[in-house]
Amino acid sequence: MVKSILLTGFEPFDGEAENPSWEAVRPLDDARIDGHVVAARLMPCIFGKAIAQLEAEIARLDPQIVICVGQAGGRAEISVERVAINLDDARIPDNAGAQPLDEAIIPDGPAAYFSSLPVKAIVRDLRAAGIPAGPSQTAGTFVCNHIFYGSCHARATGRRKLRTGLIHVPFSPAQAVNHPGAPSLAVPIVSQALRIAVATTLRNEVDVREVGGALS
Ligand code: PCA
Repeated sequence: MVKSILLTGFEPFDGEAENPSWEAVRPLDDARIDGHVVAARLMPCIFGKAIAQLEAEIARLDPQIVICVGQAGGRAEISVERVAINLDDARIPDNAGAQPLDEAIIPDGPAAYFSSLPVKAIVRDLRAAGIPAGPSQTAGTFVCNHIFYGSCHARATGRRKLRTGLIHVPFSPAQAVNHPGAPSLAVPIVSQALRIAVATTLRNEVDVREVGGALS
């Protein structure tokens, strides 16, 4: 069975018992979306290793679309990220204890890449389905931005047909219990949102095209 859509979620980090990104991605393994089959893969919340593992899965599956999904505790809606920046600057240590500060991800890489997902169309379709969503102009400088940049770099350096992007998701309700006042979104709704994001990507062009050659 050819799996042409790669969805990744992350392992728990920062003392959490679960990561809603993986809880939402996991049930989509083998799901069929408009005739395409999904591969769901768990990624380590570890600088370096996350990109290496993603690259290995891309090499194995040769997918058409890669959507990395991560937890953004405190955000109130599904955030479709627009831009990955070439910077690791960790507020907390990753799951291997590393805390890079002000370091380039790829020393000779461009400063940034735009997502090659149709960001605005995804937001539109999520809202039409009754799911709170918005575009986001920063994926932060921790492991999510790191893997996002890595996926964009893979596209820029050879896999031109690959569409890649990152979607940040709020805490699950179970996590929000321990963060009084923090917004949350039920995991099945996040899974539904990811299905919509894939379907929308299959049907829509990239919304930011080449800018100076480096930013797409
Ligand atoms: N969220 C973190 C890394 C792993 C995850 O789920 C982030 O936003 O960078």
